[in-house]
Amino acid sequence: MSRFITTILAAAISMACANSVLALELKAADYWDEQYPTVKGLKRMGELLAERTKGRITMKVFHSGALGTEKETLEQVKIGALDLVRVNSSPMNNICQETIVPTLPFLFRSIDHMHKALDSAIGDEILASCDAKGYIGLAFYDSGARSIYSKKPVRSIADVKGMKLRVQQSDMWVSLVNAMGANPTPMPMGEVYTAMRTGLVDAAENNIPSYENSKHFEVVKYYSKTEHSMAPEMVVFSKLAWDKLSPEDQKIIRQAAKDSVPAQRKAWDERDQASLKIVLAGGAQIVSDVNKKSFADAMGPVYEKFVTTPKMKDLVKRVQEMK
Ligand code: GTR
Repeated sequence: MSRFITTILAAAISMACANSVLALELKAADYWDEQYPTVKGLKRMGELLAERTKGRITMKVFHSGALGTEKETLEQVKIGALDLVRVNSSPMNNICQETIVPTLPFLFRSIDHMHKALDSAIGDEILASCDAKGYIGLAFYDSGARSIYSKKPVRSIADVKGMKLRVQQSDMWVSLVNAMGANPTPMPMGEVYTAMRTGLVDAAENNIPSYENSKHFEVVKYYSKTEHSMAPEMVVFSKLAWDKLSPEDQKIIRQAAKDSVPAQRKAWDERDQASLKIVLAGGAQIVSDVNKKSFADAMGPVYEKFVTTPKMKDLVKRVQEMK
């Protein structure tokens, strides 16, 4: 090989090495498809990262559940095989206790109250509480309010007695649905459509965009506004991967996640309205005259069982006292 070619090759190799040290492509996962507001939020975060680092840090979003269920992707994040994931707060409940707080039934009085609490130090404390479990909580995304959908209308707690109701894989959710007098069946989101079709479950609960996007409205037609939880979405980063980053890059990533929140909330509001039109056109019935108090009054045992530590009691109290 001529000296010239050897020199060129050596230069190319050293450039490639320098770039690989500098360039960082983060891998993110989300259960939903590209048009869903959570994925739009992650994409915004990726844009901000690229803009602010002039393309040095980028983010690839594996959407549509390409990398598995929320539980599976959380395991990949734990071992650093995946850098970050957007999940609901619920699958975090059994991992990181404080995430139970924003998932609790009837804690937030309104979406505004939820925003106020999660945008305050309370939200930051909950996010930070996952560090010790191997997850760096970066941001909360919107997920509206969750309500029950079933083959018959639900107007009060008596109507759900004995109902086989799918829940997310969280002990708190099992207890919550037990407290309603229904039978909780935990399973991943991707199995719910078939479970409802085959009668394995009679009902599920979620926000309108999830009810629409998962096509559950094709199977069960009554969406009754119980609005029993405002469990938010969370963006969580792998602590293993995080600890390998420079403090500057950690700061840039944390800020990009926070700054993607307004775009996610806007996308959420738009999708919420669009999804409502789709489910109505598809024959869904929205039941609005629900006696929410009958549900809220039955939730005492859930708080007693899960709000146990002084820290959790303090968080709940501060949320409740927030005007
Ligand atoms: C949705 C949420 C998903 C998933 C799902 C569920 O609202 O966006 O991440 O947690 O609920 O019920 O499993």
